[in-house]
Amino acid sequence: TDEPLGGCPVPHNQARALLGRTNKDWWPEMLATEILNPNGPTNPMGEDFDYAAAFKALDYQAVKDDLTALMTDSQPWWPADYGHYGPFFIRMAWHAAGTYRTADGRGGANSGQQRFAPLDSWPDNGNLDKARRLLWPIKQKYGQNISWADLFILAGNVAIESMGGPTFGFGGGRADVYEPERDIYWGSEDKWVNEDVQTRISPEHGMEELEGPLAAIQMGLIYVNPEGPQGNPHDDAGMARDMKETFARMAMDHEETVALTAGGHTFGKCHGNGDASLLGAAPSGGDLAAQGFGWVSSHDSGGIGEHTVTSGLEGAWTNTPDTWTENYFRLLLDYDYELVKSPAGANQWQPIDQKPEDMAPAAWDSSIRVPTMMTTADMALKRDPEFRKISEKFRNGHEAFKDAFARAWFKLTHRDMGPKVRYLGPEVPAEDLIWQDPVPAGTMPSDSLVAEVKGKIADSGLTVSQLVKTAWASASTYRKSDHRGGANGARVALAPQKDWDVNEPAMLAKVIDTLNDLRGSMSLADAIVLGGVVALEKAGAKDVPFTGGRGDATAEQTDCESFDVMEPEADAFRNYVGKKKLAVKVEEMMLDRASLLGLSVPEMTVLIGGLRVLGANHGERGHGHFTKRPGQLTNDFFVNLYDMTNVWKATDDRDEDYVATDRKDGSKKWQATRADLIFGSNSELRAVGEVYAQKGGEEKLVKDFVKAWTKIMNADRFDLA
Ligand code: HEB
Repeated sequence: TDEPLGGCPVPHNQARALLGRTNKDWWPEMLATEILNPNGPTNPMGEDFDYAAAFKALDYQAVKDDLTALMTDSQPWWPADYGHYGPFFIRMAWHAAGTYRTADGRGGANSGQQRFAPLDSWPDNGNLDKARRLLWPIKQKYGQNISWADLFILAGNVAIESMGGPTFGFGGGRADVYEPERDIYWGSEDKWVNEDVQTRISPEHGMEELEGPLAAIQMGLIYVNPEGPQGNPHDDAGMARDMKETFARMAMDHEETVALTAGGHTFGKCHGNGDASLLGAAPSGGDLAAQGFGWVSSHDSGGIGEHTVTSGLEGAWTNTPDTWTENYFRLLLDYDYELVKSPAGANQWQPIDQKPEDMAPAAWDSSIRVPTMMTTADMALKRDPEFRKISEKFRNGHEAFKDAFARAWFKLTHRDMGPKVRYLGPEVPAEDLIWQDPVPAGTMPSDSLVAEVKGKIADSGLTVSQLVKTAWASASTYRKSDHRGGANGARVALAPQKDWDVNEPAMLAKVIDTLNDLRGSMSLADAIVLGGVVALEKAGAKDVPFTGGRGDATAEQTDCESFDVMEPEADAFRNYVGKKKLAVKVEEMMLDRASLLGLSVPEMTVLIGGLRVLGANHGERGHGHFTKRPGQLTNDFFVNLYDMTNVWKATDDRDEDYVATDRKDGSKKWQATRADLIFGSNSELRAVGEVYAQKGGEEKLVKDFVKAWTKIMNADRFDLA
């Protein structure tokens, strides 16, 4: 392209595709197994399998003992550096967890995605296929009692512990999936980081250019380029900027960033003692005979042990790479460093005049001593003034460093598991942590209390529209990606959610005030959901289910900053589009939100059709409100959308606003957004919408709507399981 070096690879002010570059683009030859699962994801365990129950039956200590033994059981096909696999497993666990990003909660360790493309083949995950294969005997032995996803993280913990490092606890409960998650945007570039120097940001525009949910600086990286921005080892400011922003997008502050990086690099080494051009394809593009191994080397030695090439950098950070020590900060801060090239040609930093006792043992022969090294990213912990302060603090207070590392590691590896009630096993820490979005336990309201509050809501003067919008605002923050959000806790009544434009703050405050006045001993969270029940019953649905027992969170239990990122830029269910220009089309945003809510196509379709006629639109927006009997749960949305007397036309040049006129007399009939009309123009959505528009469709709509609605209201009720 003509893009200048340093320009963003993605053209700006242009829509991108929702999913960017996908597995099919990277590996067109990949076996299309998905043709066998048109009805949902592959899962050999079936719907009845209860992973939590299986995990509870696990002999937890036995797994930990086996993992500890594995650490020093070096295999000839992938010998352990220093005779200890610990550092390798820490990197595996960190890369499993480190794909998490706050914006959409996707990525992370909670479903074992590192087993699948594209992650299994990301350049940054080089050789981690071997780490996973080393774990196979343990996975095989304990079978369904421990998932791969849990095993990755537990192996990381045991690795730290077996080298004398600090841990804060472990929660199991990450159920495996059996195919790649297909709903994640990993970027649009058609080149991997090692094929192209282009970064996702530019010096002029800084981090604003790192688009949407992305948290990595280049395609195929977990976070930053270890050799510096675009491989430039001299861009100190850029290196620190990249680290700060990418880790912030992983929910880490600067102190956590320093603690994690320093703690992690207290262990292990980089691998680049050879020629990277001898490496074969990544696992997903690999030979059948390689059986899932990638980066197979054509070096005479097999490219293992001494001749391993992974990142291309070479050497250990400390003189004691298989033990937890204070050496990382000591070596980083006490020595001056000079730029050198690794045997594979990568830029890295080497201590000047290093004392022999500060050199590291060679990974393959402890009788040989070799210089230690730092990556350009490590050097930022010394060179950036903000990072430096933290580094010195940790250097002078080792206990504080230990505690910070242990806590940050726990957060890193558990951040995407959702509320603490989902954690399993004997090592779940008692302490509540703010990033767990704690919600006090609720009490189950009695039938008589429910009946009483129901009656009061019905008589309160609150409209169907207000009650539906409020319940939706409360529950629809849920995202299955990291199990955050949802109606439990009633955080919709707290900052920042109460002030979100999408929630119509003035209207919301009025509804909340009214509910607070009448709810008695029922929690606000329950009253909001019960309000939705009252509204649906007023709208004509019968016997709408209600399950109480939610608790109310306080402002102290709510980390505003971490909720800020959850503010919707658009919500098709309320026909809302914010002021910010969207990177993708409105209907793609709709799909994205529906996917985070865990909805199927029919569920999404029935919810949109129902919400429109109930009057759930943001503000007074009349778009998609295709009914003459507002507030009634009818199939009017679909009936009127498929009425051939309508002629639809865009009324603005951005194709965001549409109007229907009568084909005969030209009179104006309806207004719509893209999120309405897509149910007529897309053949699959139309096929589903027709089911609701046809004979018998109205009853089916009411039934299906109530079911999908209730699913959303209860999406975060892990306490019930
Ligand atoms: Fe790391 C390794 C970079 C963070 C932990 N790292 C590593 C390497 C590199 C890096 C380049 C080498 C690879 C090979 O093999 O070759 N990192 C990096 C960066 C960052 C990081 C750039 C951002 C700043 N890490 C980190 C963290 C952690 C870690 C956070 C945790 C916590 N690493 C690690 C380990 C290792 C590494 C443990 C070693 C491995 C072995 O030994 O095998």
